[in-house]
Amino acid sequence: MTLDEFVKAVSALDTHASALVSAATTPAELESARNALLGRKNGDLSALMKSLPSLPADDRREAGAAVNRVKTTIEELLANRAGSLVPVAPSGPRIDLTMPARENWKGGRHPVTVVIEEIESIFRELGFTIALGPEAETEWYNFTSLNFPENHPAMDMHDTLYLSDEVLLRTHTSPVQIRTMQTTKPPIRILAPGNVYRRDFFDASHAPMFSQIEGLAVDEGIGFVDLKATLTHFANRFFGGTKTRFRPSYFPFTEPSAEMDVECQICHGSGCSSCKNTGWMEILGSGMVHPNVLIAAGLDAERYTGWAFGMGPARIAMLRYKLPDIRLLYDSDMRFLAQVSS
Ligand code: 2U9
Repeated sequence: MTLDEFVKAVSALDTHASALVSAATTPAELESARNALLGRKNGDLSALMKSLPSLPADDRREAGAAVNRVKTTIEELLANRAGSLVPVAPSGPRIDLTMPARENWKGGRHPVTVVIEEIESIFRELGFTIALGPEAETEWYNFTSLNFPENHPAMDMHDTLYLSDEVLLRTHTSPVQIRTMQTTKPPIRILAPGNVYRRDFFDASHAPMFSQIEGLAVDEGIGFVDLKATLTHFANRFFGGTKTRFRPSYFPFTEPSAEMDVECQICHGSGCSSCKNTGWMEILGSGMVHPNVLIAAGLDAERYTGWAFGMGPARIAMLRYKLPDIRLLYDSDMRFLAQVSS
């Protein structure tokens, strides 16, 4: 090779290098351009260097200097291009990586749902099944069949939400039990959970719609002792071992009737403001099904007896979670729900 040819090759490499380097648009492409140009083994520059010895001895000095210049040029080209490929900050909103992370809300079951499911599972273990029915009912299923006397104040427009002259929103889930007795031959053991409606003011202890769970057992030869034993077992399971007591009460649909108390879950009996210093909290109403109710539902009241109970899961959730105001359960306030839901 002559010096002239060598200098032309150097200049061709210069042109080629500048095209190759400016064509690289990512750091990876630039790295492969560097290899192609300056790689020790197969790079264009080392190929030129290898041809140096084939030049006449007098020309090698000048040729060597030309190679060194092109090498410096290529290195500068690579360094400049690398600088322009450094990622630039994206336009648009800037992210402050030192900000604390946003709270990650975890979903959970509503406290009233938790209570309903727990009550259902305790009674399921005892052989009860779940029964459901319509929320819009007739006066007969909601009141008359349940031994409410004509013109009972509960039937008043002030207490019950009427959808029409004949149809109302059920005020308890008891119509479900009437419907079950009409279609099922005893023995019957059912739990009737559902929403019920009252024309109440929405204050700290009342809501116009609330959930209720009622239960009914009908069989030959069952009595008050079965009611007491079953409901006492339930209270012990639900509250994890608790004192209980029954107080006489009155409902049109049961006779005799009784309310069940558990020891105050706040003060455990010593007396506090939550239990109005009685040491007890009422959790349910109950009683032996009135024979008139069995007869209205088409059962033989000489052959069968029944016992029933009713409770409000929202009230029980308030006892369990020690809530001062029932509206906490309906406001869907995440700060509250995050503390009690599971
Ligand atoms: C039939 C026969 C009898 C269900 C009963 C209660 C007593 C009771 C209230 C508790 C608080 C309703 O949720 S609450 O507002 N219920 O005290 N319920 S006995 O008796 C029945 C039901 C159906 C056929």
